[in-house]
Amino acid sequence: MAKIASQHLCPPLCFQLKTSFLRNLPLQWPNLSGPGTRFLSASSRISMSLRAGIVGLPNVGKSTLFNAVVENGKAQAANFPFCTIEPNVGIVGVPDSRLDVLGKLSKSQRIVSTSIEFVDIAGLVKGASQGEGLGNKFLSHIRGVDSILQVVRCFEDDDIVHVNGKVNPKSDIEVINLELIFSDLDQIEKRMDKLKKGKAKDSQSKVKEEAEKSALERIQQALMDGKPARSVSLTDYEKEAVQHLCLLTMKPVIYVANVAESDLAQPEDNPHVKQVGELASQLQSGLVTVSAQVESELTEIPPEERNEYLNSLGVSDSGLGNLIGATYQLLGLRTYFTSGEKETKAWTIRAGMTAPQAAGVIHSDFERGFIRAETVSYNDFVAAGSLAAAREKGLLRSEGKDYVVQEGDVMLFRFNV
Ligand SMILES: Nc1nc2c(ncn2[C@@H]2O[C@H](COP(=O)(O)OP(=O)(O)OP(=O)(O)O)[C@@H](O)[C@H]2O)c(=O)[nH]1
Ligand SMILES: [Mg+2]
Repeated sequence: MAKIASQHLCPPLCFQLKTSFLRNLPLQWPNLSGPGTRFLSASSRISMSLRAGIVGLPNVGKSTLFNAVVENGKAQAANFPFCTIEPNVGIVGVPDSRLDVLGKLSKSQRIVSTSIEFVDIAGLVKGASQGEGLGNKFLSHIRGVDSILQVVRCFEDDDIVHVNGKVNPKSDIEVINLELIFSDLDQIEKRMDKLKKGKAKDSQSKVKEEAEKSALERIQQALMDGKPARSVSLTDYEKEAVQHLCLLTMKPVIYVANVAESDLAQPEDNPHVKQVGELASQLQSGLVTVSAQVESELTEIPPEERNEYLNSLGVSDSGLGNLIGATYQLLGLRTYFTSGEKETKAWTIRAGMTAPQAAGVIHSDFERGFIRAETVSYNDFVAAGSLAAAREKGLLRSEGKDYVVQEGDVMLFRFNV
């Protein structure tokens, strides 16, 4: 018998998370202007857990940013290099104002946002991949992330030690990118040695190993020319063959320019930020401007006073949404919703996913036994006022297995297992 699956299977524990505000420059994400509080799903089932690793030189503000972003972040922030020894991991809910609207219309008992995980590691220095500083131990902690946030110091402060003596974003970015390249070269070298020795068991594995070898040779060449692995064009098959290596330079990067509070209102006037922006666009990467210091201060003042503080600095909007939005945009992610009396929940999928694949993010049974998806766009749902009203008005579409889920779709899956 067909079943209706509009609800999340495991009842998630929800708890509130304070907002922190970060400021974004060129990347826009219209739907992520979160309110003062939002919810974090602490259930074991997270809709497609998205992970971002924070890298940068020592003392550039990584842990300050991490702490500001993750309320319960355990990272320490102190004015000496390498104060982060073990990686810190924190999960925050993705703010999305559409959730509240849907939740109210559906009279949902709870609202559950989708989440993003941040990993804060120790600062990298020149030679980190060769064991300098705290070494490549830390690079292994971020091999599993989906994207890299590279924090670049753009604030001048004589009291805060710069590991290379002075603030110089171009050279700082080069040091970090080179370390990531060295680390990948090391991985590839080890893998190539294995591939040379290894004897594939069957012809299928042999074909795959050949594809991997050919891809790795090209990636190796690019890295030796100082270019990231993601600049090499690979077939889908080759991509799959090298995926297990989790190459760092294959991951998309967002440069996070950390500016002084006095630069928050007009960050583009800061020549360091300009330099980071130019490099980011040359490297086809994103740019987000924040003041880690301000974000950190914001978490310490009552929510009702935050707007006033932000206004006094010449800014008004929430930046965490923008930082997360930039990550979403960079990774080509989309959000769809399930909404009912029990709960309204946001789910993260990759652009281009079909209805059964999107259903599979909730539970593999939904994908396996997918029959169809009753679908209505967010705007139509809001205009009609409810799923039932949308159905009456003929706004609810019955979509089949080839339907490509659109941003903001509200979905009700019918499945049979
Ligand atoms: N003036 C100013 N100081 C900052 C800013 N961001 C961070 N700091 C200070 O810089 C120092 C180092 O900050 P952390 O966040 O610990 O730096 P980190 O990048 O995590 O450093 P490691 O963990 O050692 O790699 C602390 O004293 C912070 O208060 C900023 O935007 N402005
Ligand atoms: Mg740190």
